[in-house]
Amino acid sequence: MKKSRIILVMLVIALCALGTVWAGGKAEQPAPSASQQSQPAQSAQPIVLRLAETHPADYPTTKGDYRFADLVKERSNGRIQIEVYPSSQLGEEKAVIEQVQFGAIDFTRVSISPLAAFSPNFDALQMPYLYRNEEHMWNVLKGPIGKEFLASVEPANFVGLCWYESGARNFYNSKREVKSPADLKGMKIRVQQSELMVNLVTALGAVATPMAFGEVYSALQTGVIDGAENNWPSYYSTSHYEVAKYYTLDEHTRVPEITIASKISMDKLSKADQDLIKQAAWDSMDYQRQQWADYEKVAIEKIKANGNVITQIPDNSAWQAAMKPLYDKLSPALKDVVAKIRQVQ
Ligand code: BDP
Repeated sequence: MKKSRIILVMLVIALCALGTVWAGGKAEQPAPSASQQSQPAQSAQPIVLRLAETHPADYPTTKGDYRFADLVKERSNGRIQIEVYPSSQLGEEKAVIEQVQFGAIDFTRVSISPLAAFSPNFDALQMPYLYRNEEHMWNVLKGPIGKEFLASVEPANFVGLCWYESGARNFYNSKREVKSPADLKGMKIRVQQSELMVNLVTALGAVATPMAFGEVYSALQTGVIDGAENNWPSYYSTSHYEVAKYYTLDEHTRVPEITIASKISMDKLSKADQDLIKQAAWDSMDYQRQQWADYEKVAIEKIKANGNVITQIPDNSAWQAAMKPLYDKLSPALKDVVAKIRQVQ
């Protein structure tokens, strides 16, 4: 090849390369298509919502919250993001429920005990010795009664999303072994901020002291209260078992956990997004139950290894009899609901 032809070929190659770079540069910013112009920009900020949780990150309800958040993110392709705030970072349950009611917090997972102050019919779901066992409770919660209860919070400005497992609640104290209701007499027992729980403890002859969950440890330690009541996982995770070593397996209640949304926050979303959120919460339930079962085993092992005095109640008839006034006090409508719950197989 002649020298002049080689130079010509090189010149053509150089020009082509230049053309590619130029075209490539332009290709990075294509003109928006008609459909893109009419839709919100792809880079639109995700919708970020906040969920308040009282328990720490490794607790089974919090793990359920994270699963719920993951499902929402995944199913919305990252468009909707739920930030979980564990360990009461956004406040104690009663105050958080109020904020959810006013739309300052978008979601919370709480015990239905404090929620009953906002939606009193919830007392029917947390009556003492109501459920035969865990399975009975879940058949109620996943069935028509549970769905009606989720819908019933709307007038209080909430959207009920799903239920989580919370085991059975038992009494514990720092003073003495409790084998019968008579042993509780005169003891100062912390209860949740719930009228029903105050009545329950009073009916057993103890002195009910409503108090926020986060204050119980130091109240036990300083002797402001003698005891409290909760399930194995909470007795363990809060370290209450270290300062109140007598644990009585009376299993007086099974109090379901619930996740609610603020109706104000939900109303800002499209119907499709609301449905996506509802379904994701519902789909997180079985995962949470599994987490619960695993954590409960660990809690029992650790508490036993600590040498706590665990008292079995082979015959709880005296405990059940003491609860009769609570049932008598229920409105006719709630008595009906209780009867329906009992019929569920
Ligand atoms: C725990 C519940 C939590 C309640 C707490 C309590 O998971 O939501 O706040 O009991 O006793 O079992 O306040």
